[in-house]
Amino acid sequence: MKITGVELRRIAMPLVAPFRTSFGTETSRDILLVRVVTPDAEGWGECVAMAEPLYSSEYTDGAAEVIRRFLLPALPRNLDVHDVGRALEPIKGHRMAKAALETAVLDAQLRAAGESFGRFLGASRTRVPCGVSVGIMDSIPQLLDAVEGYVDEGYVRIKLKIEPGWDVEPVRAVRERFGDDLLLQVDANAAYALTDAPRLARLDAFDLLLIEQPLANDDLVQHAKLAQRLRTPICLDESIESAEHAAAAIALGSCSIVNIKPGRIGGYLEARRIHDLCRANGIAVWCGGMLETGLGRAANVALAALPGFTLPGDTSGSRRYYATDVTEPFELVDGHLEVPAGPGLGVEPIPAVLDEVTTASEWITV
Ligand code: OSB
Ligand code: MG
Repeated sequence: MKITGVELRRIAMPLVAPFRTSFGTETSRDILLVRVVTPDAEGWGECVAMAEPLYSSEYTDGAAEVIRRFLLPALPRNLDVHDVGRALEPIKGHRMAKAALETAVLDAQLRAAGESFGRFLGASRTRVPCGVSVGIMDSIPQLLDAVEGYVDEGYVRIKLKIEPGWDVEPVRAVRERFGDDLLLQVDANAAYALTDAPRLARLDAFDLLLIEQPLANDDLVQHAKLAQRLRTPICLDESIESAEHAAAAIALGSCSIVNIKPGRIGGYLEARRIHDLCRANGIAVWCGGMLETGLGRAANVALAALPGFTLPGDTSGSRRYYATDVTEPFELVDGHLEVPAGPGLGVEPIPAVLDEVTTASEWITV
């Protein structure tokens, strides 16, 4: 496949409600979209980097810069998607930027071949069960209202964002209100230290599915120590940036569950490798999210349909995030999203909507 050129498009997507985590509050997403054009087809990749480097070191402007300055010049003129990772390997890090570019190449290649992401990745289901990630709120009544709304919409699993000062009480309140059958988990986004182990152990009383990323991004050793002190299973998100990290975490006993976010780890091919590795080691995985539009969501839903994804993902319906999505909206049916079956991502940006939200566009001839 030969790439003619690449468009770097920036879109501004206001969220339906502010989303607060331990690292900050988002009210709108500033998203980089990569469009790869070939003579036969074009493909889209949504970069999950956020406007500021608070979740990880990547950020939107930096991703655009590294793509235009280093990644595109490193791509061979004629390529297959399997060549992309190897060609980009000399450039360190920047996995979200690499993932966006590789995903756009993969989408173009699959559209040209008439094959869907789900089929290419090895999906074993036609629909996936959906969870929802609920941000930190100003009060417990406000949180209970939000959770009630999501439960009524059919979400099969609730994830509460936590931080020191917003942990045991909100979890207890949600458990008491919605009962023991609710699938419930928490995500700390690295807000705690190992010295908080006694506090985190108080969450053991609430039968959580998992606690996601309690400690620092780069601390597999302390996560292993914490795992010895909690009954709640530890799931890693930020700490796992590659299959090698996943292998190290498994060997150290740092986690028993992995959140797979293709952007964080450099793309869908690496996501599949981590899925395979975890499955062979008896480690459950689920598909995380980064508040994607329908473009990124389509690929995530396809990935979440692989057989090792045994826990519901953060693959929520479009309207949990955006009043108007850039694609036809993903809508929950009976707590599930359908895996797109059309070629490539199986969804298209709606031109008028895309133009409306576009803030900048740059064409790069390759
Ligand atoms: O840690 O999983 C996270 C959103 C942005 C950055 C990090 C995270 C999240 C979420 C939301 O929890 C997941 C989603 O619904 O897309
Ligand atoms: Mg997380």
